[in-house]
Amino acid sequence: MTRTTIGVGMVGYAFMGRVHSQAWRNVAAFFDLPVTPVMAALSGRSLEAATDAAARMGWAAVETDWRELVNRDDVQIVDICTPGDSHAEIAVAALQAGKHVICEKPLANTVEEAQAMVAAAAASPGRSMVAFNYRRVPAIALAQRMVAAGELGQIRHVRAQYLQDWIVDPDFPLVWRLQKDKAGSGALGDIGAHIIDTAQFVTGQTIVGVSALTETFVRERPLASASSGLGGSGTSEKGSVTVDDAALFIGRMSEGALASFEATRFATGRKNALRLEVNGSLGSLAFDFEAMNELWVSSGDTGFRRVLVTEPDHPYVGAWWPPGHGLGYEHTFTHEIKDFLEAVGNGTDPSPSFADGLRVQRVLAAVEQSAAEGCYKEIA
Ligand code: 4PW
Repeated sequence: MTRTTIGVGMVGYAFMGRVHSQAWRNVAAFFDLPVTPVMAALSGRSLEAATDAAARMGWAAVETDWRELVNRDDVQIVDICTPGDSHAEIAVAALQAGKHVICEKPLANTVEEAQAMVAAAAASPGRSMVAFNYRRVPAIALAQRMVAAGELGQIRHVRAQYLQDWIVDPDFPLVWRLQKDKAGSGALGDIGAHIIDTAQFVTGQTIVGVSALTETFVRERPLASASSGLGGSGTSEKGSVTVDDAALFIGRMSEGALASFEATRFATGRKNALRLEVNGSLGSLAFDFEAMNELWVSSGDTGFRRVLVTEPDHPYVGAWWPPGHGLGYEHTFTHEIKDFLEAVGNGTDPSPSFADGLRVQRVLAAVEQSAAEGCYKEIA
C-alpha cells in the first residue's frame, strides 16, 4: 500500500532533539497514521556536530541555518527543539512559509512572543502545537478521561509538583537553562509550565489567579564549558544565575478548585517527580512520573488503590506491549508526534494549540509578577 509521506525538518539536536528524533523514527512502526513522516533535514549551527547528530539519529540532510531548513521544499513540518529565545522567530517564519509547526515548551520566553506566535498560527494554513509531552503519559490521559466522565465529581483540590535535583551542587555549571535571556525563566518555565498544563488538562479548568514565591538559592555558578541534557561541566570563572531555582504558588481554578504548585530543581533525591493529585467530591486521583505506569485512585469511601495503566484499552497503550510490560519517558513523545501527525493528516487542529501555550505563558508571567510584588495576580 502506498502511503502519503510528509517531510520533517528539526531545529536543534540536544536533549529534546534526541527524544523527538526517536519519536519521528518510530511512530509509524507502532501507530496507523494518515501520513508517514520522512526525516528530511536537521539544522544546527555547527556543521560537524549537526552532521554527526543527523547520522546517528536518522536525518537525511543537514542545514547550518534554520532559515534554509524552514524554506526547504521537502520540509512540510518544522519541529522546534531549541531553547526558548529562538522559538518565536523560527515558528513565525515557518508558519509564514505555510509549514506545520510543533514547538517545545514553554511556547516562548515572554507573553508578547507567544502572542506573535498565536497570531502567526491564526494567519497560516499550517497547523501548530506546543509540545507538552506529559499529557501523553497514558496514566495522565486516563486521569483526564476519568475527570471528564465525572468519575471524581466536583473538583475541589489540585496538588501539583514537579521536583528535580540536578542543580543541587553549587558547582554545577551555568548552562543555558539557568540564563534568563536563553530560557525565559528557571524551574518555573522549564518544569512549572508542565504542571500548569497538566493540571489544566486533567481538570478541564484554567488557572484564573495566583499568589507566588520564587527563589534563587545559588546565585553564582561556574561558567559552562560543555553541556548536554541536564548535565554539564564548568570552568574556574563564575557567572550570575539569572533565573529562579524554585517557584511555589497557589492558585484558583476556573470552576472553583483551589490548587497548589511547586516547581524546583532543589528537591534532593527527586529526579523527575512530576506529581499530581486531584480531589473531587466523589473521589481522588494521584500520579507520580517516577512510577509513570501507575495511577492511584480512590473512590472516596476507600483509601487509594493502584491501577496499573498497561491495559490495551488505556490511552495509547494498545499500540505497544502486553499488559504489565510498561512504557517510558520516550513514549510520551511518540504519542505526542502521533497525535500531531493525525491532526495534520486529517486537517484538524492539534492540541495543545499555540493558544493553549499562550495561556500557560500568562500564568508564568503572573507567577513572576506575584512573586516580585508580593500580591495575588488575576489572569485574564
Ligand atoms: O521533561 C523535562 C523537561 O521539560 C525534563 O526532565 C527536563 O526538564 C528538560 O527540560 C525539562
